[in-house]
Amino acid sequence: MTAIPKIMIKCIFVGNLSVGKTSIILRYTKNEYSGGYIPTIGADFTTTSLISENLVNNKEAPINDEILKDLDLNNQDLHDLTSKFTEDNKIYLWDLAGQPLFRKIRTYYMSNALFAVVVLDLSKPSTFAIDTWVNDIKTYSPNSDLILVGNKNDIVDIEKDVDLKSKIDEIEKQFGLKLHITSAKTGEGILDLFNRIKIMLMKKIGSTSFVQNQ
Ligand SMILES: Nc1nc2c(ncn2[C@@H]2O[C@H](COP(=O)(O)OP(=O)(O)O)[C@@H](O)[C@H]2O)c(=O)[nH]1
Ligand SMILES: [Mg+2]
Repeated sequence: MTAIPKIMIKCIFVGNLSVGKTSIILRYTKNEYSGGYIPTIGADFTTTSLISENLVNNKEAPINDEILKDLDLNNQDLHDLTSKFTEDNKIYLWDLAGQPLFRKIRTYYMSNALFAVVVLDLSKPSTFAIDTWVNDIKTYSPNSDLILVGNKNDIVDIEKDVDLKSKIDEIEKQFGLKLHITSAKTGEGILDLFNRIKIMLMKKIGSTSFVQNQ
């Protein structure tokens, strides 16, 4: 079996102030939610294991079939993939303070990420302008995978809001990616989001070409 290189698995969360980056991380790692703004000082990180029980046996909280389909994996593939990793393989979830950053700090924060989660607030159209974030990720972390997240789904109604729906279509077309819908408040889409991130990371890190390049 190919050994998994000992690398720092860095996953960054970016997006405008108050879109819910810290809340998404807290909901997943601690199953907590606070109605108030959670100040983040500088850049903070939390760790989570790359594999978790539900990913290994795929029983208690089965993985959404859509995720496996999108990533072109069946249950056996998933089993083979997760067996390459141990609880010691940690993901570092980097949570950025929303304030405008000095370029130097931003470069440091954004560099060498293997994964980037770009979050926008579904109830606030101004946060849909994510071009700068995406461009910065491509510049500083060219090896990074990307997921776009539309958070705060509990306060909008995508099906009924024609305007919002067309904005989502636009952004999906522009970046060629599906917007992953979440609510840190209700927990909707949060487990799916992290399952998807972890499986994408395992696929990438477990691939022969990745191992050879380390
Ligand atoms: N209604 C609703 N509010 C949310 C959600 N996620 C975060 N918030 C609120 O939005 C504000 C900013 O959240 P925070 O996580 O601090 O945003 P950050 O600046 O991106 O880290 C806080 O008042 C949160 O309680 C959500 O899914 N739904
Ligand atoms: Mg924050």
